[in-house]
Amino acid sequence: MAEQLTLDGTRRPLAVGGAPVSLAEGAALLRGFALPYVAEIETLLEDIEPRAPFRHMVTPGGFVMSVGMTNAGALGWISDRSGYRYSPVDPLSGRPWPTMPDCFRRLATFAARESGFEGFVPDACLINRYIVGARMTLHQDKDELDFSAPIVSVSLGLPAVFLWGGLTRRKSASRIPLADGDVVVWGGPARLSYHGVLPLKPGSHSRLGGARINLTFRKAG
Ligand code: MD3
Ligand code: FE
Repeated sequence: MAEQLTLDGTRRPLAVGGAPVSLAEGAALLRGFALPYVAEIETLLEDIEPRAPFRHMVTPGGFVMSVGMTNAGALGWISDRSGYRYSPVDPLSGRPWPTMPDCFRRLATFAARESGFEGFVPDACLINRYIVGARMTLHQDKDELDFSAPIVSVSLGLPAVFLWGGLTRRKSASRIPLADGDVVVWGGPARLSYHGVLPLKPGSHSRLGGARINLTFRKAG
């Protein structure tokens, strides 16, 4: 039976998922990669949420984002009328964001390594919560200092359609369905590609009910 390296470096049978599938140079899709860890991740989220609740941030243009957001780690992504940036403190509480759980960081490092990015150590975990209708329009992630580090994304709960364009806004985007436990790693030439999420369809997930949660790990500082 195939084996999987676990987060603490030991081996165990590979329960789900398969080898990374290359989407393009630098972009890898790991179907079901996070499934062995979803229960632990969700327990840890229950601890983060009361200390740093999901909130709907305002874009510099004055629009309220449909995705609820919070963060864990030394830096957290925020948006308000003065712009997009990373902050060491949660503007709602004035306190540092909750520490990034070891389990989160190890999962991100492990997925990056499996995709060819050795030594990825994220300092920011943006936690996005989608309910029916919530979406993310096409954008680039460019608020980080160092684009040589990849971004690792972990999808939980309801499925969503991920839009993935090229390096310019003009190239028509391809659609990639992302399900519970899927992990995507974006680095190298794919790091600055345009991407977004179509409006979440109604549904009911066995663990997360009417929600999709996405964890996005970045080296921001
Ligand atoms: C492709 N989040 O928070 S994660 C975001 O599902 C964001 O919540 C989406 O885009 C979500 O900024 C998508 C997947 C993702 C993240 C970063 C990327 C895809 C990417 C950077 C470059 C290319
Ligand atoms: Fe993004």
